[in-house]
Amino acid sequence: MSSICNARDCELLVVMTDWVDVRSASHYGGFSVEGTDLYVSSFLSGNSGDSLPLTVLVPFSTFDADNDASGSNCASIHGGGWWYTNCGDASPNGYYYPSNDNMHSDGIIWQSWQGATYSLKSMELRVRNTANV
Ligand SMILES: [Ca+2]
Repeated sequence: MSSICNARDCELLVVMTDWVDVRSASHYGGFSVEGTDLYVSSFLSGNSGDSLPLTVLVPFSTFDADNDASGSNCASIHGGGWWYTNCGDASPNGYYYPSNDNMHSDGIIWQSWQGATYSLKSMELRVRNTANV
């Protein structure tokens, strides 16, 4: 991914569904993965709101490599690796629960849409390079 997005010239579209099959999305500009760090320059649009850290390089964290800015281990709390800052917000790599009872902070989370404990039915991250579009 870094080879196609390393000039911060990609867009990121996060598409998600909840458990009543409502579909929503968040669209970002200036997306890149630099080494293993995430960079996103701007939230462009989308009914799901903004759940990513903007304009900062964020190192990737896993449960055994805590690189987040929190005193906690965000990857452990959220059930999977991600570019965490202070936990909360987004966790696309959490556990997949077969239904939602709104009690799973370690599920698939996009906080600015359904909150910090609602594990979503689906989430896709779509990346495209916009330099030559
Ligand atoms: Ca930490």
